[in-house]
Amino acid sequence: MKKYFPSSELIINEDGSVFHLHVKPEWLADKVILVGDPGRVALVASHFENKECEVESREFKTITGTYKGKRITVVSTGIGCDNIDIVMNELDALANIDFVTREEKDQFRQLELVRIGTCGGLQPNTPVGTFVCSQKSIGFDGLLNFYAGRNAVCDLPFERAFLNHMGWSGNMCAPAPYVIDANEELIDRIAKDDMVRGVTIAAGGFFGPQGRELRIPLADPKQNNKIEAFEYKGYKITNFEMESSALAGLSRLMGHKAMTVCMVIANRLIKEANTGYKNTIDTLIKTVLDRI
Ligand code: R1P
Ligand code: URA
Repeated sequence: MKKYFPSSELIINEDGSVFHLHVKPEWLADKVILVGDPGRVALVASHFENKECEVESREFKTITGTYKGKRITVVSTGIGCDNIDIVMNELDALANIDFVTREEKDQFRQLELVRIGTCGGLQPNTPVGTFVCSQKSIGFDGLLNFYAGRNAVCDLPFERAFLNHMGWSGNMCAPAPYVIDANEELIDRIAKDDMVRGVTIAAGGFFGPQGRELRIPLADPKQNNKIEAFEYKGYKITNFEMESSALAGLSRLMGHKAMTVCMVIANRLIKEANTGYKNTIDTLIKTVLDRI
């Protein structure tokens, strides 16, 4: 029996597009670039030779076009793993569910997803301007805990080592951080040997969860010192951003290939930031477009 998805579970708009993204199935390419900022979609698409569709709803802006003969869809996710849950489930539905019969398709279609983002660097080898590719992500967000199979795809010994090192219990580890690998083949092809490979914390916020203290004190004032000092089997934590864990986790569970590469715009160790990063991120965008 094929799985059937009623209209309450998979919401399809009257024009046949998927609920939040407003994208129709025929508009989705196999190669997908995800960016946080909707403004970055136009920057990616400015390199396309042609555009076949452009649609926008809330923070989700989508353009499909061609780059050097490759059909590519670029989608903005906005900020946070909650949005990645929406984007990944809707992209997977566009690829693998028949929108007429509302049944799973017979043939699985695999997507290749690369997130191009910005991040905060945590180590001496991640100064402002570095491109850091997330080999592993530590999810502070808890999203993956709601899906069956979470333990089968996560690195449980790494999770335990991290929690022991942080000395967190009770509220500080609820939901428990999950550790998940990006797709290795995609990392080898896109990061090659000119990007830093690291471990990324996908935080559930930009301030407290990333150890930024403005007026309200942090629950663990030593959080970032401990994170910077953590080492497990040669891995050190390199950067903070806010989406890579859910992207890697949901892609693994769904059978897609995914990775995240971010440009460092703030180095937390030396307390330095750069807000004028448009040109440097365009270099990263062109590199990813050439290698995807
Ligand atoms: C925070 O400023 C945002 O920037 C980073 C974080 O992950 C978060 O989404 O990525 P983007 O530049 O892709 O949005
Ligand atoms: N994005 C983040 O999530 N953190 C930073 O420090 C910079 C960009």
